[in-house]
Order: sequence, then C-alpha cells, then structure tokens
Amino acid sequence: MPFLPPNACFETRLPLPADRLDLIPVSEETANFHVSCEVNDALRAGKPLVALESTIITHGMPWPGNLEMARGVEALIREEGAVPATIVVIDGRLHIGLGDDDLAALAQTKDALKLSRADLAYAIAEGRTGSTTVAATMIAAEMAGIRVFATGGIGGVHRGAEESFDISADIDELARTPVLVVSAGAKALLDIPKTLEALETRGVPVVTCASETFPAFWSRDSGLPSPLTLPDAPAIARFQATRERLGIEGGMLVANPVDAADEIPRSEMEAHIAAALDTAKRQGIARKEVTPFLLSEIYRLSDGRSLATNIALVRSNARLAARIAVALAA
Ligand code: PSU
Repeated sequence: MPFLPPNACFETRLPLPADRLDLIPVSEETANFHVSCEVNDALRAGKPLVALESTIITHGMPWPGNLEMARGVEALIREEGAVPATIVVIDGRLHIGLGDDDLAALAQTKDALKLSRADLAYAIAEGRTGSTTVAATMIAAEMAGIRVFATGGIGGVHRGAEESFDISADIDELARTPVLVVSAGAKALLDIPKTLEALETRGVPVVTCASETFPAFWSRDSGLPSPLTLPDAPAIARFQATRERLGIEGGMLVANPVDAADEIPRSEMEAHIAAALDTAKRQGIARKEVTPFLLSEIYRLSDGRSLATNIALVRSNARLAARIAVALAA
C-alpha cells in the first residue's frame, strides 16, 4: 500500500485545472507533497506511470543539454502511452510530476542539494531545494505508488572502495524498496564487478534486456555476463508481477544496453575514466561530489561525446521503462 495516497495533496474535487493547484488548501500532513494533476489523474485511473529522477538534471549534465534531455524523456514516455513523473524537492515540497516551467528552472539551478535516503527528509524539513538520486527517487516513487523508474546509470561500488568505503546508497535502496529501475547498467566509472557482487549479496535481481552481457553505461558491454536476461518489456513485466505476487521485497535493476549507434567503446572510455579518476584523487574529491565531478571531467575529456551518449541512453531507458509500465498496467 503506497504511503502517499494518490490524492494526498488535494482536499477538493478532481480533476483540477493545473493553474489552480496552488490555491487548493492542503492539510498539514500533506503540505509537503505536491502531486501534479497529470500524475494524480494517472494514479487514480490506474494508468502506467514512469518516475524520473532529478539529480541527473542538476548534477549529471550541463545546461542546456540537461533540459533538452529532461523534456525529451518526458515526451518519449507520453508517446509510449505512459505518464512521466519527475521527482524533486523544491523549497521543502516533494514534487511528484513537474510542469515545464519548473523543469526549465530546475535545469538552471546551481545549488540544489543531492538527496539520497539519508537527507530526503532533511531537505523537506528545512524547506530546501534538492534533487533526488536513484535512492531518493525510489523512496518517493513508492510513496506515490509508482512501480517503474527510468534513469541513466545507478550508483554503485566505487573503484578503490576497499579503502574509501564509497558505495552508493542506491545499492541498498534497490534491496529494500519495491521499484523497478531501468538503467544502462552501472556507470562505467564504478567498479562494475563489485557492484554486481553487492547487488547479488542483497538479493537484487539484475536483468539485462535482450543481451547476455551486462552493459557499462556509455558502452554496450562491460565484459561481464548479466546475471539474468529477458528478451523484452512484457517478459520483464511478467517477472516483476510474479515477484510482487510472491511478496518478495525489494526492487529490481533492469539493464538496457545503449544503442550501438550511440555507444562509445569501452577501450576509449577507459582512458577518459582513468584520467578523470586521477584528477579527482589529486583534488581530494570525496563523497557526494565524486560522481558529478567524474561525469563533468569525462564530458570535457571526450569533447562532449559522453553527454550525447548519456542523453541517448536515458532516452532509450525511458522508452523501455514506459513499455514495462504499460505491460504491468495491462
Ligand atoms: N544517471 C545518469 N547521470 C547521473 C545519475 C544517474 O546518467 O548523474 C545520478 C543518479 O542520481 C544516481 C547518482 O543515484 O548519479 C549516483 O550518485 P552516487 O554515486 O554519489 O551515489
């Protein structure tokens, strides 16, 4: 049962015109939640929905490519017959579904916090603005009753984690929160074998769509076999529905290799990753800053190609996520 009922932010009749949303009285318990009309209507009608994160917009890509990506992804999801729900905290309000003006403003926000399980409630309590990572987006999606979520690549076990202990909270979230996450695997700047081990230990199913090998974000092939493989969205939806019926807790990671036409081969990426990791080490970059720093360094080193591939893979993930959501709702 979702924590947040679909009509949590409304106390009056539905549907409401979007421009009157702010006039609607909200109760104290629900004042911190804002479910857009489009998302609210979809939830009530049992229509397929796809959650989208916001860290990728504020910390993962430079402006204006980030806005182009965010808009494009929302349009693609609608094209596939599902409803997009971008999730973010703005001035202490958790938004589930964002209008285009807010999306454009968010894409140019410089000082948004990067929120995970540990600090999602902190941002709400303190009236702050923060973007949700995979972990925080899963939490919010579950509250709203959204079962499918599309991103670029999950966080995982960082290279050198045996010394730094740097393991993304995304891993534990996948183990506990029942949301299906579609990604292009784990970001290649991570230690992918250890990331797969960590997921296996926690009982997280890792299913690659239509490939026997696990992808490496910008590249189609990490060189590692995928723990599970399924051919298409209906098969993945069947697997997820069976898990739900059996009451098996936790999420699922669906890996979707980037299209061959958009990929950057692993050999080429490795040189950029090694150089970026070296710079990060010399500059003492740590904790939450590591992933955004490495992504922007790799963008610079690859003359912007990493961004074009990142946008392509998120679009492809959004399409697959929408198809899974449609199949699950059928
Ligand atoms: N996918 C992308 N770009 C990103 C991310 C995902 O294409 O920037 C974000 C997600 O929000 C993910 C985060 O949760 O990177 C991982 O951060 P960390 O390694 O600090 O946990």
